[in-house]
Amino acid sequence: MNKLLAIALLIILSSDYSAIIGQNTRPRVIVTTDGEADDRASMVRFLLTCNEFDVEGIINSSSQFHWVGGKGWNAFHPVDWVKEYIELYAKVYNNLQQHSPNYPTPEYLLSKWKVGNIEGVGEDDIRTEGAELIANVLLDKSDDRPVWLQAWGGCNTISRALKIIEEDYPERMEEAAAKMRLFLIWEQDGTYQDYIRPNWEKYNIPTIIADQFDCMAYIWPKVLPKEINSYFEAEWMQDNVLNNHGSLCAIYENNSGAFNAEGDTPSFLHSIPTGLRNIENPGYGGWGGRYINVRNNVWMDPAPTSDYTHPDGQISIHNSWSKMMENWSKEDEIAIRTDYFKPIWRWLPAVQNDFAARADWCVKNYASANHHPEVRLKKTPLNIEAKAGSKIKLDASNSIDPDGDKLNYSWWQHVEASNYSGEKMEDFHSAKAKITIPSDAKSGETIHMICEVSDSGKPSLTRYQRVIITVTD
Ligand SMILES: [Ca+2]
Ligand SMILES: [Ca+2]
Repeated sequence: MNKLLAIALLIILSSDYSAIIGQNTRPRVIVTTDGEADDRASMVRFLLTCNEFDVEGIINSSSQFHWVGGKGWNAFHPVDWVKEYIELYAKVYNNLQQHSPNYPTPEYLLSKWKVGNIEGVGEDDIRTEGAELIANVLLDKSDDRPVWLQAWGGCNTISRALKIIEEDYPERMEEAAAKMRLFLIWEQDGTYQDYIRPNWEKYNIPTIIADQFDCMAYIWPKVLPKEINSYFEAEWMQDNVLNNHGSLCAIYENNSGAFNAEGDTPSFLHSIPTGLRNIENPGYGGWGGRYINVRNNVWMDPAPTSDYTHPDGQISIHNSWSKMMENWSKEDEIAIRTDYFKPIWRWLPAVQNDFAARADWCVKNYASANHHPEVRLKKTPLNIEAKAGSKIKLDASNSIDPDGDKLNYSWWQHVEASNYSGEKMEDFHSAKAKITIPSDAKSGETIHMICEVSDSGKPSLTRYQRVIITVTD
């Protein structure tokens, strides 16, 4: 049989060709976690979401908050919790498979679980299995796709991995750095400043250092807008996640039934291919928040005041905007704080419904559960060049829903991501939008239009497509 025919047959015989293609396009991720209660809650959501990623590693690490030998609140949760969670995932794995063939086997996930550097705050001296795994992924010549390294705790295991590369293969540092993407939930130890920056920042590694994640941590009841809170309160959490959703959801750590905290979750929400294209540029904004470029290829939170300079040193609990604003109570202060967290909370109803659907997938068959719509554009490129004053058509009417649900469309301008600063474009509540590029838009300015598609299933699920219009002469 000739080779082309063989490939064609393989495609036809494959029950889910898009799933095969998807395996090559899903983001690769490595989690490093300090095992705090909120990491453990994040891990439940992460495991339910891991059909969206290629999971390359789940690594125990320490932080300024938790390390082996830490006392009281600083105590370190025994590392085996990760194994225990994967074993609970194993109990619902067969059911999850009905909903997405991309869920990795529990055996595969267990093979990717390693203990990293945990013996102290910022300990990056010991060659741990966790650090070796990260180094091996970055040095693997057979796969040059990017890897998002997530620091749910300190950066110390990542730091040790990079030291291994520098010590053993100094000539390959640039090659390893080319694959690296960093998403840090604060800098929860000194290793990013002490070792990673001085030795690796020169390679221009895309790096997000987040503070806005905090609205999904313990302070959520103080800082989220009231209309968002209902998705985190006990009634919603019990009905949609905690009760009758299988053994993995049952272990989800909560606060008397309500959401407790998942401060580290934005680091992997960022890697879900929702259609928001935030993976291309942290300034676009997506489920993991929106960030601005502060130096080289390092991205941090847009500050609430324009006269603020992001610190050159460590960003953590001691100099966090979130912590400074947490107890603000005056109306104008609350407005500023609410705006600061908006890059995350604006998506949270969709994020929570996504969680609820995945919780259903643990216990329901395909016909009884909901699945995401897929936004498909028609004669609408993802990037459009258009002159000021011209009219363009945006069309998402090819969109589909695997359950045959009715779809609700809206096209709206993501103002914060657009650098055109004139009046906001009007919203369209239809699959098609006909927009006029403002006559005062200047060449080179951008207008980001989001097509948001929500289905009529329960819980209602949302996917997007971002279209970026660049104004030309
Ligand atoms: Ca953590
Ligand atoms: Ca659906």
